[in-house]
Amino acid sequence: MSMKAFWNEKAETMSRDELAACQSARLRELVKSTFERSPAFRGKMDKAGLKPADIKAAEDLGRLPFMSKEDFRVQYPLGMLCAEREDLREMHMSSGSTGTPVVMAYTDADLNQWAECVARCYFMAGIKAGDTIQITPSFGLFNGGFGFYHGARKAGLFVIPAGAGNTERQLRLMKDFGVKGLMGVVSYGLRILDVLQQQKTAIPSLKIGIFGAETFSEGMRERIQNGLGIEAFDIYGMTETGGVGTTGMDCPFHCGIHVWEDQYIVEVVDPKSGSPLEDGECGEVVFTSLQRQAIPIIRFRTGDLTRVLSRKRCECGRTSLRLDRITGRVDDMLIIKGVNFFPRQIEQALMEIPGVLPHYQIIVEENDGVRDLRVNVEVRPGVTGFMVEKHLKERLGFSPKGDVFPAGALERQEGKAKRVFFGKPG
Ligand code: DLL
Repeated sequence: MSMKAFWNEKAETMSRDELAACQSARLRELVKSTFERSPAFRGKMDKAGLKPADIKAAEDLGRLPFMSKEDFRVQYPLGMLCAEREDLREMHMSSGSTGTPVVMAYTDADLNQWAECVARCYFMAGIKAGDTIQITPSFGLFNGGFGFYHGARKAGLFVIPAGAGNTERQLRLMKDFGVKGLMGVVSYGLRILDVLQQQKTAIPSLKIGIFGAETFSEGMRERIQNGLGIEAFDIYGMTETGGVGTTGMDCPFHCGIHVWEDQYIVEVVDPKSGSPLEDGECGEVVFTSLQRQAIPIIRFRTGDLTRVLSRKRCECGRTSLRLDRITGRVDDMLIIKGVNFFPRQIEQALMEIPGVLPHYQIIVEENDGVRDLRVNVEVRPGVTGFMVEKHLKERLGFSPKGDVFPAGALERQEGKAKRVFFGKPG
């Protein structure tokens, strides 16, 4: 392993026993201080008949009540604040797919905690002090742009804060400044690939891409990797946990998302009953932030679905548990003719067909109460709708209609891509 493979070797490689002790101590402190500062949390604890002293170790976490996006909604804008107003330095906000405004506020210590998590991600991907990166999410209420930026300042990187859009200019900047690392939402990686292919050019300096914010099938990761000639990483995070990278990323062995467990306790629960699931079982991810001040979260139900892959030390040397990549959201599941599946499974099946391009739309049509599915996808000449339908039938167990389009025909969006439409699109 090269000279500095870890940003924070001690935190990233401590033994599972040390981690458990660290989590227990931090959880006790978190519950005590949140109980003192948050009337809403105190109310929930009273209702459950719990006192802070009842929470002695990480194993007691399951006794605490859950938090959800609804808590953020009813406490909008700053009802959840556990810090002094004058100590706030920044905020981010997401409206999410349901339109619920979620506000995350940050003290100096919170910005530092965020930067620490993202700096660990950069080093894990092989981006080191002095390297040049381009940040392509917008710098605004969305946490993506600023999160990559705060982490880069901490890690000592040279930042090109390109922000969203104007892909031709993005490519010119990458070439002119010899950019090594590209940061963005998954679909922006595809957009860059589109324009590079149109221009029949390449960016030889570009080696590493860090993408997230959207579900990301392995087939899609490979397309981006091979198309751009880079190594692509899957970064995870959300407004409520403090933003991009707070809840981890995959390492160069690409065997799941390493959660920064000295910073967050992760649980996977049954989305219906809320009961804990065994490692390997797929369910809803729940996070508890151990070090955040302004708006700490305790047992926050993310709505994201995945499973714990392993708690063993990874080949990269890190000891944190690894989550499988996100399958989808609890509310994304589609049921067509009795078959349950997630849009990501369609994406994966499509990417297995040679000549199919990574731009598609899933259209759920309802006729007389019967739901049917149509998939629009861009393809290279020679691939037919029949070929797409046949492969989807084999992989999904039912037959969606497959309509094929030439490269560039389907609409592109800025920010997170919308892939699933109800009724006829546009
Ligand atoms: O999307 C944070 C982010 C920005 C992550 C840039 C990566 C890159 P939100 O807008 O609050 O924050 O959306 C969070 O996006 O609950 C997941 O459903 C989804 N999501 C985030 N990262 C991934 C990922 C940002 N790597 C919501 N894979 C989360 C799949 C992801 N889904």
